[in-house]
Formats: sequence, C-alpha cells, structure tokens
Amino acid sequence: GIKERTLIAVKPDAVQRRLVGEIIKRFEQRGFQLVGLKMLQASDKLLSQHYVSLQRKAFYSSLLYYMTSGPVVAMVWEGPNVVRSSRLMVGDTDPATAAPGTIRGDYCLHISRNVVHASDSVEGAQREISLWFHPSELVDWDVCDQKNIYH
Ligand code: YYY
Ligand code: MG
Repeated sequence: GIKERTLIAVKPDAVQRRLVGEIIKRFEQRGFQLVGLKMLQASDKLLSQHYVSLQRKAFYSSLLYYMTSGPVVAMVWEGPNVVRSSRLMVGDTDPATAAPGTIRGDYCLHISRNVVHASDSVEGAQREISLWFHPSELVDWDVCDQKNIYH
C-alpha cells in the first residue's frame, strides 16, 4: 500500500566510507518519505534478532563482527511498494552480480561488505522496524507536494 514501510540500514563499512548522504539521497530523490532515522552502535543482541534466520550459516559470526564493527545508520522509509522498490535500488546481495546503477552495484565489490541493508518482504520489514525503532521514534507526517509524486 501507499503507507508501506521498510527498514534501510547503512552498514558500518558505508558509514566509514562516508556514503551515508549518497544512500539517503537516492531514497529521497526517488520520492520516498523518511519517517525514522538514527545512528547507533548496534548490539549483538539486536543483530542476532535481526539476522535470526541466518544463525546456522557459515558466515554468521563474521557477519555479526562486521555489523558491530562501527556505527550503523538505521532508517525507515515509506511509500508505495517501498519494500520491493528498495530491494531493486539496493541490488543483488552479492555486489559481483549487482547491476550498475544499484547501490551495491555502484559502491561495493564483496558480499561481506555490501554497504546497505533493505528488508526483503512487507512482513519482514514490520518485524525489523519493531526491532530497530521504538514506535515513538517514527514520525507520521504529510508531504506537502504529495500530488506530484503519487497519482
Ligand atoms: O537481504 P540481503 O542483505 O541482500 O542478503 P541476506 O541473504 O539476507 O544476507 C544478509 C547479509 O549476510 C548480506 O547482506 C551479506 C551477508 N552474507 C554474506 O556475508 N555471505 C553470504 N554468502 C550471504 C550473505
Ligand atoms: Mg536479507
């Protein structure tokens, strides 16, 4: 729906590489609406909940080490089909096969340092947003020129 929301996180490698503004810019310019934003040092507890489905993967411990190696910028973006559109904007999990023009296809080379997280389903997005944000941290606001973006 039009009020669909997703969790986007700028990972520690991208924060270190000063890509925060570039990543925010792409979602802003696409027309999506920012409804939550914070920088944090993510805890092992938060990341083990966030990546619960990957606990048995060989790369899991190195993934948690990387994701706790420095601050993350967590965001909630809202708009029509934002979950699917943001996955397309982010590109394939493996930057080696991410299309040029996507965030991963433009800014990284290796799957273990792939700069950004995007939720992969509407239900997954709701679960992840509730892990990363308290409801009071999300702002329900109206875009003044919405008629220019939504039909
Ligand atoms: O949703 P997405 O981030 O594109 O991929 P997931 O399959 O959910 O994996 C999460 C995260 O784990 C991925 O962004 C990088 C890392 N990872 C890895 O380091 N090596 C793999 N073979 C698969 C995933
Ligand atoms: Mg995923």
